[in-house]
Amino acid sequence: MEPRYIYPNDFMADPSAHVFNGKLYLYPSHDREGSVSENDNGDHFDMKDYHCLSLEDPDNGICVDEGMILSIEDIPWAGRQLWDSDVVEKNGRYYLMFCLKDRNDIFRMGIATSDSPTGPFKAEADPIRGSYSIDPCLFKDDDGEVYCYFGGIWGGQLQWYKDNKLIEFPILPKGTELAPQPRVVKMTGDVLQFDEAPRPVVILDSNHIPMQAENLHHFFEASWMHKRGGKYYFSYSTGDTHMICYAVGDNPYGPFVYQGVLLEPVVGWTTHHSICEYNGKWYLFHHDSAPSGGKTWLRSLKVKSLDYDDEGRIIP
Ligand code: FUB
Repeated sequence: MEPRYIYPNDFMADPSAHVFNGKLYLYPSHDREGSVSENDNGDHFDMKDYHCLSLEDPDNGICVDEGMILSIEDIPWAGRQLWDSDVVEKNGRYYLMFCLKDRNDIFRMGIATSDSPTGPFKAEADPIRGSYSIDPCLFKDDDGEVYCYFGGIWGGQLQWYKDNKLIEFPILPKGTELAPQPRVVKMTGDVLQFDEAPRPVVILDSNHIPMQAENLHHFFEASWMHKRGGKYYFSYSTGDTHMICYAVGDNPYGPFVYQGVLLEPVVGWTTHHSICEYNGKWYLFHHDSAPSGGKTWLRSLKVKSLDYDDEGRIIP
């Protein structure tokens, strides 16, 4: 199935797809025309709320807007820029994790909860303790433990952290230096806090050496985790080389061995995705900026099907 647009009604991006109670939901960022021109800091992504969408048939038809589920006005610690989010269900409750700049212009991550996948969600009073950077992905393993994968460089601020501490000078590796590493952390049983210190996610290249910065398939942002056949599939955006790639491991912490490209560059600077099984088929949800004429801050949602070969390799 060729990629096709699934929500022509509005500009949305960064779709996190999940099946809850047999229904397919998308939790995208809600793009809007702001007043700031495009820059490397990402100030032009000036989003202010989230909507939940549902999609009956990913092969046909378009999404239904289930309504606004959280507004920046209802987040007590909000500064600006409501970027990517994700939702997990645990014990019948739904947890929306989002990234947002606080009043010091530092990206933190917060939780909002609801008893319905379509919200409304109520934000906690404070950000998650020890959280930083952007693009949370919440993954519930078969034993019920919830893990968060996160991080993004440049405007996502990950380069300002080492050993989970803010540093004086940013680290943006080059050449044969170790490529930027996303982070993984187990959440507490109530999914409101980190249960441990976040750990770097090690992505090994095809020679099983930690990936170097000059490798075009390096991590940049947009972590996603899915599990199939007992294997853990970590996928991510390469940012300035504009691909979605994936790597496979044997446990939620990794290491993950690089496997290949899932999505070639699309129209627009950013690329961001999620992968979800629905009614026995696998799908990749993503965005591009073609309908807005290439405005990278006005993106549109798309879907394409994914297949696997007998060894569990993804055939994009
Ligand atoms: O939507 C704002 C940012 O753009 C996301 O957080 C990044 O992953 C990129 O898609």
